Amino acid sequence: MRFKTFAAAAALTLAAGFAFATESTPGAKEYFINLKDGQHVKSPVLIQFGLSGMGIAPAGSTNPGTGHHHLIIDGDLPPAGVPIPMDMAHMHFGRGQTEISVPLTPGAHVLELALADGAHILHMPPVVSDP
Ligand SMILES: [Cu+2]
Repeated sequence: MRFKTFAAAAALTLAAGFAFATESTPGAKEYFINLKDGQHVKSPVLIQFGLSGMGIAPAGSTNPGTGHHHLIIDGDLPPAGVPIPMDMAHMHFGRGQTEISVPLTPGAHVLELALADGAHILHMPPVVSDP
């Protein structure tokens, strides 16, 4: 009897932990529409964000199956459950924008797109582009 009580408590804790991450739609993809890996570009660079399998909604929205784009330039993705930082390396498009023209310094840069929910947290599993 004592074992059963412990197992129930553990299951509840596990469920609560997953409640913080918004589920993504299976097969959803985030990608660059107009850029290829290794492409040479001129600054400022127009970057178009592609998304399939899910929808765009502004920051703050809790609609299932939606999120807003983030462009990460020479930065890292945050770990699961942590909001994407708001700094020079992490741009948020919380009004639902799907492109931007950004100035880039000469040299190599790593760009990555990430969809996140209304609270700026990556979905589970994450919907991110290839860097
Ligand atoms: Cu955001």
